[in-house]
Amino acid sequence: MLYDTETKAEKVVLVGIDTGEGEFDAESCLDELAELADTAGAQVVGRLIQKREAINKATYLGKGKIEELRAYIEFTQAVGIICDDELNQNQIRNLENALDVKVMDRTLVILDIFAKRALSAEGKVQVEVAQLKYNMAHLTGRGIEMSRLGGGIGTRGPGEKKLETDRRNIADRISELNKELKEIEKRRSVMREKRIESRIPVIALVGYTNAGKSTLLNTLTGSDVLAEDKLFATLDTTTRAIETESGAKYLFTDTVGFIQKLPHNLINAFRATLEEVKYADILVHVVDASNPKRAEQMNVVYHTLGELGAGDKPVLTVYNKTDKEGIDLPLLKDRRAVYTMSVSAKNGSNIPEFTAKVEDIVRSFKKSISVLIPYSEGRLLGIIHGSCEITASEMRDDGYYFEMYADEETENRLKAFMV
Ligand SMILES: Nc1nc2c(ncn2[C@@H]2O[C@H](COP(=O)(O)OP(=O)(O)OP(=O)(O)O)[C@@H](O)[C@H]2O)c(=O)[nH]1
Ligand SMILES: [Mg+2]
Repeated sequence: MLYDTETKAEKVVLVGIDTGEGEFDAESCLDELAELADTAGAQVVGRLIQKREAINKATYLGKGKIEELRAYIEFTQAVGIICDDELNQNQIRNLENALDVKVMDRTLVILDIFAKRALSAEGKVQVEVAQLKYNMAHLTGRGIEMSRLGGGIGTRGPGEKKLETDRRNIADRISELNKELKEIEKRRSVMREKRIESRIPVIALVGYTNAGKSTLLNTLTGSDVLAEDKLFATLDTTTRAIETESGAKYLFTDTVGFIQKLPHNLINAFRATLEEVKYADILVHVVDASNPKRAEQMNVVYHTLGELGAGDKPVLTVYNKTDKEGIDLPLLKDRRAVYTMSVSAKNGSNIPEFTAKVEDIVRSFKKSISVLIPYSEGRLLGIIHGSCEITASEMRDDGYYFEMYADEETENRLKAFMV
């Protein structure tokens, strides 16, 4: 086809404010925004940063800078701008009036990427809720009109479905979706209960987007979770079981990556999915050691964990991608973690040591006990095999005898049979 307007990339100019505050400097914020824009299918044709003490409440940029941006847009033939901070309704309206192009922000782009990537029914509902809430709060009459006409970022819901733009219908749609979310949450909590019941240790892989969480899960389990050099390759949590050489079982859960300025709507919408992190026994914090901003990224991860109420979990920090050249050394010990180590998920180096360390940490929360289970209590064997690390066992006249490491809850349940 000669003229395919649907797939033609939107030309955009990135705009940021340098207040000298925040975890990242303005340039690297825009580097990341450029990656986000690219992932969302836009074509970045320029960038502009203004040094200011604070963001202008009415127009984001200062007056003079807006004029400069106007000329720049004309020069680059851009059809839109993406601001690095979440804009309010006024800022969007004023900028649109002054520039006569589509005005977007970081949040809108992240939501768009999430919409493209959502695969599961749950993910789709969560993203659509977040998108609609964003639209309710941000798009005034003109904004909605512009995006409806123009298409592109911010107009597509999950599965390339056109997003509802009629204000009256948006509210209805949100309440409909919220009902679905409640159902999903119920199902999820039943599944979680079952897992807790089985007492198999759950280890959640967390980290900045693109750190290599999915690759690590694949290496550990020989599975094929989608791993890509893209931001937010993973949206749905995937849980896989592995059995170590000593016969202990673990569940590893892969999660959505974190990013600075992760939209609040999105965190809320994904709360059910991210709850998995809260219920994990330990967290493995995967860090891209080759990223020059790794320290800042680590701070963002801890900040987000805190927001999710998972700030007090034991953490094992792994510097990943250590096979790459030109990594800034030293790789500092992470003071917030129980232990820090280096691996390469890609070529498998140090992975056996990693698994051993996970076992170590899980075991450090367990006690060595001996039990004698009468033959009539055979149902307890499931719990023992599932959650305990057995170091010795034999069949005796009066029952099964085990020496093993057990967590507190299992210990309590087996109290009557301890010897
Ligand atoms: N060189 C090298 N590349 C790696 C390593 N681990 C992962 N990668 C690459 O890094 C990119 C991101 O990996 P993913 O596993 O998708 O990262 P993720 O943390 O799951 O990312 P999101 O799901 O987007 O949050 C992919 O291109 C991987 O091939 C590693 O140990 N060495
Ligand atoms: Mg992933």
